[in-house]
Amino acid sequence: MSTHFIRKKQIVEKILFEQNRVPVKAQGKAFCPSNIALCKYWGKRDSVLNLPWTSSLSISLGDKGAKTTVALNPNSQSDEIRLNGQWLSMETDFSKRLSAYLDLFREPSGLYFTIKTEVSIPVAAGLASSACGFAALVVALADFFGWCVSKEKLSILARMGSGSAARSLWHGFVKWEKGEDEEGLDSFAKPIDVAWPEFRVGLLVLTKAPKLIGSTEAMNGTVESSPWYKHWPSLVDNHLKLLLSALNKKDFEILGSVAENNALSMHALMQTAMPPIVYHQPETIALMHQIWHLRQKEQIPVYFTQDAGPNLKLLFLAKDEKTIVDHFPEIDLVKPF
Ligand code: 2P0
Repeated sequence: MSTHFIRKKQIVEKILFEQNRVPVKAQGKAFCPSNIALCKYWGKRDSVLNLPWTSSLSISLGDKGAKTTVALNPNSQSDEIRLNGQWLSMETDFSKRLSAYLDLFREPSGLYFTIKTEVSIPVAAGLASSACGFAALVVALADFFGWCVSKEKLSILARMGSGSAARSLWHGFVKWEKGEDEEGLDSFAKPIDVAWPEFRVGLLVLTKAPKLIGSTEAMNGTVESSPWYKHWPSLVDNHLKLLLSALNKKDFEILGSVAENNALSMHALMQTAMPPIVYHQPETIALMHQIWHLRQKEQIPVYFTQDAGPNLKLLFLAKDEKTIVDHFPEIDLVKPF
């Protein structure tokens, strides 16, 4: 057993202390939404437990996410995984990552699982499918085993699968507290009590060019080598204060401009890593100019955010939905509330 596995397992045992470790039903089920960060998680203080250097804040994507079932795979000494109707080879990196995560939950009876997941977000959009995927897996496991633990504790378990999964346990706006504890028992997400039915997110797939570097490697590279990373935590503190205040006041222009600045700042940081990490494609920059033009010349309050990929996600309000769809007919519209 690796030391990494032992560290994670100790935390799982603390969280599931006195919980059922044998299934209470034939199948566990869950749906969890995908989420887009308005203030990004970029950098781990502990890359085994996915503990972040900063807190982060996201909006969940309503009915776009992962629907997962968990059952036993009784006749086999391995897990089996079906993603969007297709059985996966257990030799892919994705299957190995999932199976390694499931190792945390096999004891004491040596169980193997059949996992079926339907993901309702365009995978090509570089959207956080690992976030909704790990969150739905944990909630489905909780249903399967009948665990009586809080969603905050499930958020800790999901975070050990993928950092951003900590935020996918809830709908609406969600804040993931970075915490201080070495084991990360205080590093979990919580919902923000603000409903904003007019809030819209638009997903735009600009290019299907393959991602050159995964987000885990990219954030580790940024932390290790960007001379500017030391400024990121204080910038995030400031952005989080502004975003929370904007949410309380429903001030969309502040919310949008801070979220956009946060995404641009994250990309600026990674561009100063050595070697540099650049997710922009020419289409990304062209779309940024189009959005700034709409905002400055046509007074449409539309903002963007960008994750570890070339595509942009637009932020706007219901009153501008028609204008945005007219400008971007291919947009995938999300109503988070
Ligand atoms: C976020 N991203 O806050 C940031 C912004 C991408 C850009 O969290 O290594 O899949 O599994 O913890 O959560 C994507 O990274 O990384 C991400 P791991 P994760 O949404």
